[in-house]
Amino acid sequence: MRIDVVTIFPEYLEPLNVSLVGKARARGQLDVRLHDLRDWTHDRHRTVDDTPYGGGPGMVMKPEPWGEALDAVLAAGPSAGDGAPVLVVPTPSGRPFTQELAVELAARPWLIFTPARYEGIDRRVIDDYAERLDVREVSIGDYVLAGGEAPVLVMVEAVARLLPGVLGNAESHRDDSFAPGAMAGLLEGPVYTKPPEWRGRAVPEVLISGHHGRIGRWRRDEALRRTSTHRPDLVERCDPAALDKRDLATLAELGWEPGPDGRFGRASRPVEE
Ligand code: 6GU
Repeated sequence: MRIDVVTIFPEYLEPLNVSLVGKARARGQLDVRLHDLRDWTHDRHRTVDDTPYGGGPGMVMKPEPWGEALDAVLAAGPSAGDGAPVLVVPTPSGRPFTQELAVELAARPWLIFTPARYEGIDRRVIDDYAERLDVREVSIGDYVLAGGEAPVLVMVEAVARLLPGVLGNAESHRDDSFAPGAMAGLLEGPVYTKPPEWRGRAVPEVLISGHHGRIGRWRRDEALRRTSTHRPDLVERCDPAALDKRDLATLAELGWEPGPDGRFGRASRPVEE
């Protein structure tokens, strides 16, 4: 996969040289190219921002440097057909970045990210490229960051770990929280390793039992408990048809009952939360 990032802070993306993404780059599985937006300015001050039309606080990124930068990046590859890039525009007003979108982006050969600073990029840039490209305006959560560079680090890592051969073990993302499949929509429960006792705390006995059936059941109950506590919205959205009798019993202990609409609801929150 090829990834281009156009930014006024290429140094902010240094972490892409480290760990999983850094290794994928070193192995040639990921071709990441960073571009300094100011290389496409033509004034002495290398200006990338200006005051907003209509007034208001803050500054807006000027369209001309973005247009020249993106044209230059796009000139290096196909802009239509199977090889065409997806233009990913990080913005707090975008659609939520989800595991589903990460999976979709991981299947594409080329991603271009345009992290912005200030109040964002002149709208005409996005509208112009949207006529020719698949453009995705994406937010990584309900909080406001000073710029899109940290979201690019987040999204590149989420996508890179899905690329074939990047994680050591092909099974490694099977049980990911939010991955499709048996644990669909459940958070992962706790994990343990050696020693069997640490500071007087034992590892749950079931995990040392060697009973794969009991271990699987225990893990699923822990996943249900954790999801109920941390993400009740995921229990509410969950399809009861995807759950077995033991799941339903565990959820009932946690106060959840399927309602007339077939979705889970909870009369009252258990006191131990
Ligand atoms: Cl993608 N950008 C900024 N600036 N803030 C954010 C965000 C993106 N996602 C959540 N907050």
